Amino acid sequence: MQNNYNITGIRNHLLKQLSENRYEHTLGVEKTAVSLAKLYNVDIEKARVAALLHDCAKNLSDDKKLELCEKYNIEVTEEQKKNLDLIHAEIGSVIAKYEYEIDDEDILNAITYHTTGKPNMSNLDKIIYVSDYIEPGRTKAPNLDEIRRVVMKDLDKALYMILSDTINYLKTSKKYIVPTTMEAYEYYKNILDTTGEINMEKNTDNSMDLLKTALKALDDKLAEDIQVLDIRDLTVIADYFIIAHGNNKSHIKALIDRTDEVLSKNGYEPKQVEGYNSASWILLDYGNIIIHIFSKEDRLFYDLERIWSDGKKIDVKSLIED
Ligand code: DGI
Ligand code: FE
Ligand code: FE
Repeated sequence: MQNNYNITGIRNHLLKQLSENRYEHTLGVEKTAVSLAKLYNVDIEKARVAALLHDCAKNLSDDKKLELCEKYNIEVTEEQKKNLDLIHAEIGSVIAKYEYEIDDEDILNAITYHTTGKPNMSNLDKIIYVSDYIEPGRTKAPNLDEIRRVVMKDLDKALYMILSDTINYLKTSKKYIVPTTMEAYEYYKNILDTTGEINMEKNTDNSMDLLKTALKALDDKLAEDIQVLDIRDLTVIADYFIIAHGNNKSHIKALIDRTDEVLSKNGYEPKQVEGYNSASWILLDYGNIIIHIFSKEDRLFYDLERIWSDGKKIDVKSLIED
């Protein structure tokens, strides 16, 4: 599963290719895409690389863009000739391939379709498209708060909201609409119209036992500000989130190790562990229950408690003492 991308090398190269603002935007997209990849179980390193490189062609001159289209046989339509920014995504994808030597088709596709979207996108495509729109540096688009909230629960819906707002904006400002943008919009509109409520029967029998066991382990190791959110009515992702933070990387790892060990002794194995090496947001996924252990800084940044504020807060102390 481990890909070996030279992330520092990519960042340094981008620093030379992008304006200061574009570089800042790129780091915002990276951070957002990585967090969404964790949430939606998408390869984190692919998301990181696609996010870093998505706008790598953005600051090239028109001449350079045309030269690269010629060199790599990218067809330029009449409409694109009038506005070469429309083609920065496709050019970005060939630069990623030939200059950054990225040969992963999933990454290259996500870069290619980050401006227009397309029908039937992969989760990685969606994450890059959405992250580009909602990264923290973006402030001007309408409905940003709502889209940022929705994306944590329903990626397709967030994607659709962005496509819809984009089409609206293009129509009202009488701009040319790329056929792929329209096709993407129609496709996801259809999907959301036809999917009714998803009603999955969830097995909550062992949830309380698992919750108490995990909370005691975290409390033993002095986890900071432990919170439990009941999100059963809000999402199919899980029934409960446990959220806490540690004081430093080794404390965070100790919290995870201890919880994993105690739960394992009780017969609970995580389906997934994410972020262990970076130790700034580690996630233990037990299906019904997802445990998020953050650094203090990342806890504030991602602010899951605000995003999931419609969930019910559970009294942690009584569960620990039970
Ligand atoms: O490169 P970024 O600015 O980070 O973001 P982007 O690659 O998503 O480009 C955003 C712009 O692209 C935004 O102003 C909307 C525009 N866009 C997306 N689809 C179309 C489009 N512009 C036109 N004219 N036609 C489209 O179909
Ligand atoms: Fe872009
Ligand atoms: Fe962008």
